[in-house]
Amino acid sequence: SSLSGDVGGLRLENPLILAAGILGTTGASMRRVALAGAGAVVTKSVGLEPRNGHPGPTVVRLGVGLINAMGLPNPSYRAFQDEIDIAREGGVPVVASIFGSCPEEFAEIASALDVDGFELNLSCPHAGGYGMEIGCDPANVEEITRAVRRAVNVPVWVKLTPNVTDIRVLGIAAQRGGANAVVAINTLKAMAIDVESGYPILGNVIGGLSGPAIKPVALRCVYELSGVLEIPVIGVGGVSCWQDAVEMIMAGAAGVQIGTALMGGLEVIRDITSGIIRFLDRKGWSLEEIRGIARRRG
Ligand code: RRO
Repeated sequence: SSLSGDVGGLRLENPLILAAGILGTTGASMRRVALAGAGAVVTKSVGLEPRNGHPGPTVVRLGVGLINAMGLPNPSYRAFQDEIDIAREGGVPVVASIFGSCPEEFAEIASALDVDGFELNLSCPHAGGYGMEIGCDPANVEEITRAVRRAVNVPVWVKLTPNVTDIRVLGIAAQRGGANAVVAINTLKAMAIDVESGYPILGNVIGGLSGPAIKPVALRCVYELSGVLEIPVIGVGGVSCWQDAVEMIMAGAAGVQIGTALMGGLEVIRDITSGIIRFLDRKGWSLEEIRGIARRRG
């Protein structure tokens, strides 16, 4: 059974993709993930100016996942082309995650980077004017997507927030703007409190929840989006084993991203791809045959 195919305008050897944020800060770490078997890698989000991020603690580990409030730390896009070039030595497509505050800013950053694709981060849950504050408004989503679509000649993916009443409205806006795919979901707004002191644990108080806890939410979002969109949906959120990835594909995902699960080691990438292949062989199914099958079996 073959896992190769087109995912959001990129030809991938397999549909498992490094999610933005985790291991995407340096070219060396992205190259490592590529060599560990990922079909593509997405960078940590970069913006116009360098940022240190939020004060610490920036991460809380929970049994069900992880809450982060990194605060978009990045060296600015101007210092990032070298990392992209090193990541490309891994031999798979490199997608740059970018953030900004307006269409012009997004277009400026995208125009300046030489990369295989872009993922527009319209969904950081605690970015104060950069993330979901702009990405919750469908008109903004459409305008930003269109601005980048006009500025570059590589695939443009749009990463959506789950922190809304109806994510389908955002997906439709991205599609109208000319997106090649939508990516769902970014992290779910969350917090944690230290009961001994009574203090919120994160320096920023509020952060974004990732990991196993959000997988059912991500699955529901992928299912809803793929039910209304013509463009592909890339599923992300709490995928940590091959069954999780198969569920995403059965909900309609053309690609599956993996982030938090990589903290347990990069072997999970090949565990998942080989698990999918064994599953398809056992069932006598192809990847295309199971994509969206959950809808047909509603
Ligand atoms: O840097 C972050 O704090 C961050 C970002 Br940009 C994002 O998109 N999602 C997230 O959970 N954290």
